[in-house]
Amino acid sequence: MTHEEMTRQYREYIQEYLGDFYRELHGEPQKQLFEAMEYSLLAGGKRLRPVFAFEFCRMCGKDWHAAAPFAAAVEMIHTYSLIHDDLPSMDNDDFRRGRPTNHKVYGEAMAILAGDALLTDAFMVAGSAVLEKPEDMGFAISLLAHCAGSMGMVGGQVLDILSEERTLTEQEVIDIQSRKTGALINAACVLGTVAGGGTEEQLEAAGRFAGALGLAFQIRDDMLDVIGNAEELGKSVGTDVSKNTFVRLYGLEKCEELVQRYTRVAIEALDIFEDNTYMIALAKSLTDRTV
Ligand code: GRG
Repeated sequence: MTHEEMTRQYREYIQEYLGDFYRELHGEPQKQLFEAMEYSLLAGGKRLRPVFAFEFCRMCGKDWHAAAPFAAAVEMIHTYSLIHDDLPSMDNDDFRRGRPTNHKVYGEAMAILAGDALLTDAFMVAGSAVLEKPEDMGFAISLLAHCAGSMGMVGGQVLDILSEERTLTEQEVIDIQSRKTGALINAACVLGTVAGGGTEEQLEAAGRFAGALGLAFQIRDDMLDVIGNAEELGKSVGTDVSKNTFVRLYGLEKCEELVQRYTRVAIEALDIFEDNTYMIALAKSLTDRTV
């Protein structure tokens, strides 16, 4: 199977899995809530986090389908963060994943509730994983909460908001972005490794990969806000001008160099996995992504 076929297979599977999860609930009286949730959840996106979860599971030598509950959970949390981030009280964005943002279609109250429900349901899905070592479930759920909550993504968002009025140091920007973007990527990679029954060394390597890759990914994201195309990205560009981005800190040229550097560090962490060629190719392909 080619790398392109592997990506397509992972993406199609997560799309189906997420769709199936909510399909049977459509008869419920809170139908409008499900519609709002699915509107954003099934709108596509790169599905990068599920791909990471599947691939780390596969690299541990296990059938990658075992990682589906974790892959879905991380994608649901990611989708909730996008819905909430687009709200008028946050970034006040009109477009996401190539369509009007959730609150533009369903109203602010429903968008908040759709995000809340996606976050909460994510833990229901994650808890349905069947693990080789069932005793790992506690660790998995706690890691997911740690990455998503006050010590992870939400904490990073708060630090970002609180720092808007001042120029940050390099270390502060790295710390904020590692939480905001890196934490969920970490959850995807480490939980994929847990689903694959990975060793302590593999878990540590997955975390190291995610830390470096998360930074490379966010730096490229900051660059795309300046050099990207709104239509291709499916969201507005030029919205980060007043924010503490890597581009503001370093300028585009240095950012380009940093993306390469962090990607090399991420790839080095993959040495421990035997069949790592797909993940190496994927990491490299993200360095010059345009979406
Ligand atoms: C509001 C709870 C809350 C959290 C806000 C993660 C976050 C913190 C906000 C989302 C917006 C944002 C710019 C996040 C940075 C992470 C990032 C680069 C998100 C976009 O991820 P992609 O490119 O999106 O993987 P797709 O649509 O492809 O899944």
